[in-house]
Amino acid sequence: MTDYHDILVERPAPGVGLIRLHRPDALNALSRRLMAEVVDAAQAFDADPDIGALVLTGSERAFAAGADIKEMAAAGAVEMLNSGMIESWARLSRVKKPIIAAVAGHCLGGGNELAMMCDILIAAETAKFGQPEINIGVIPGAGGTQRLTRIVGKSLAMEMILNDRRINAQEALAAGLVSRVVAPERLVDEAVELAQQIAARAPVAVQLAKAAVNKAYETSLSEGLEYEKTLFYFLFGTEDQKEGMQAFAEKRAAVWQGR
Ligand code: DAK
Repeated sequence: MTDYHDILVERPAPGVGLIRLHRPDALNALSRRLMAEVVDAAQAFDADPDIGALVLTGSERAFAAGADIKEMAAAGAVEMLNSGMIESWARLSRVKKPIIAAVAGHCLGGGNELAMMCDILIAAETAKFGQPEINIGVIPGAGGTQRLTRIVGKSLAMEMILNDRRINAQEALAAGLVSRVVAPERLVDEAVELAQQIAARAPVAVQLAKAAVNKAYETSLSEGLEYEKTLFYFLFGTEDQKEGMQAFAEKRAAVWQGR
């Protein structure tokens, strides 16, 4: 699928794939079609050897105001169960290359859950994060109760999920939800620059580093340490490890092969 309706896809810099959510009339509400397109584009970049990192962004007004409420409103439980929605979203978290979410404006409900499925979050000063599903009689359904709680802690997550507390960019920074806050006009450029820097690093090590950090959210410390150790040893079987250490000794820049 390359004929997209609800996203824009670009290659703004060497090694970087950029996906822009693009439903301006609906504040980028995450319809099934939009999410299918995001997953398709992300998987295509993941499979492309010329791409090392991805950026996912929305508009100045909204990263995304949540799943498409109008699309979901009439659905029954069995229809939701069989809609393939959960499977579609889950495919994004199986992308091996790092994804940077560049967030401006509303980042709500499924929008915040989508951002949290990414690996690094950068916020514009205008960003507003929230899980307002309680207002429409449901709860987060794409990881909000789990990922948000692990990231910001129980008390703030409870306020956000039980009582629609919205947090601004500085609060999100203090809570560890985002790693930096930038001026709105710098948002995409900073994300692309960061993605370009990561894309220029040893590709296999980047891929395994992402996998190891994400493991920390899914397992016990001892299992995570075992996993990290196994990946660390594995990297000694790559040409890039030999090249990286040799280049250090020779005081030159390493030339990565991705193997
Ligand atoms: N869905 C559909 N349309 C939306 C929308 C949404 N989430 N958010 C905004 N829009 C539409 C509005 O209906 C309006 O359309 P028109 O009336 O012009 O046709 C247009 O975008 C502009 O919105 P507003 O006129 O409301 O703009 P305002 O600036 O006044 O307000 C707002 C902005 C963000 C405060 C407001 O639009 C708002 O409250 N939006 C809803 C926020 C919300 O409740 N989000 C949570 C939705 S529930 C799952 C995956 C995901 C999910 C669940 C399960 N699985 C994989 C199982 C996620 C669920 C959710 O996200």
